[in-house]
Amino acid sequence: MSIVQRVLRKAESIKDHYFPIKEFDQATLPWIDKSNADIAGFLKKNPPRYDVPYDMADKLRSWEQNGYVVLEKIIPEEMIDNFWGDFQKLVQNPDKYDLSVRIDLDEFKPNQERNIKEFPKEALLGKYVKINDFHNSSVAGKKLMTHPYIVSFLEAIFNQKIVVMQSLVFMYGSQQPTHQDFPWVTAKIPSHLAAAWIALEDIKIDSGPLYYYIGSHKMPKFNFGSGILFKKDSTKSPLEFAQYLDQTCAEHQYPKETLLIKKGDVLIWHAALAHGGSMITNPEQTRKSFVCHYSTEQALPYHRNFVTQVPVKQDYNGVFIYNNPVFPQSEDVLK
Ligand SMILES: O=C(O)CCC(=O)C(=O)O
Repeated sequence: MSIVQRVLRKAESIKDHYFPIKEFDQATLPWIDKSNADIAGFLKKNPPRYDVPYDMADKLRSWEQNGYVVLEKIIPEEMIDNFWGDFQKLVQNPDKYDLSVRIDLDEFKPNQERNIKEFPKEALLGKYVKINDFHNSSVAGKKLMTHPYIVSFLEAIFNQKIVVMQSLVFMYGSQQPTHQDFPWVTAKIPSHLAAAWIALEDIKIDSGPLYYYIGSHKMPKFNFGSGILFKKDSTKSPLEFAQYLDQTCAEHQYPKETLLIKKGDVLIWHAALAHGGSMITNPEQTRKSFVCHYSTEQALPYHRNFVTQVPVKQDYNGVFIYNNPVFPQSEDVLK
């Protein structure tokens, strides 16, 4: 990265500190989030690159109104089984791999995020575990997260080159309080963010399924005391954020929906859709899922944690995936 680019980057972060953003910037807002988005006109000019098995116009209308879509039966079983096979290799032999894992249990405080081999193996198979960026190790993961039918939808909503931002694998429900993603998973342009929740098994009601508030992507944004993004100098907590979202969704009467999709179905949700993980009512019941966050190349032209480094990238189905500079030895070890 050139000195000029570094200086510009530094200037951006100073501006952000003194003039925190209070809303998504209209100038860079995805076309579909602008008022009176012309879906038919857009599709006429920009037909999907792949022949998708769903009605794109219908899905885009639903996205605009509701802030999410479910793409049913789009992932072949074999792709999921290959990925889960890789995941089993990882958790059965964690000593052989390097990647970051977070386990939100008190016993692991103050370092709840560590290299996988620094956690006891049994803990990796339990609850409150988030396996970060496993796609960097697994080629099957890269193929799954860039399945053409997912990519087609992301390209339609952003009308730009898509990049992978991060991924998480869950074996059990997360039980996470209500949140929106953009304050945490932040690119240069916070509105250039969407997530896919890929069901790796049929999801059961007692597993602590994901829930979301339909239409909540249009609600007024929360101010953390540092603008709409969560930062070190935020004066409001994640819990206050959750309370604001639950209360505002109730006031606006956004219906709350529980995600009971089947293996191979995919939910895609908007950066500002309020969602969370319900309580697990059957501790034995797994809820296997692969959660992938995406942005655009314009908003994230580098690995999210290494903004001053020129990224090493791979192209899968027209989507850029950045190699993880922390663990270069792990890139594509499972293929
Ligand atoms: O799957 C879940 O329960 C939570 C996932 C989630 O909220 C996220 O990654 O933003």
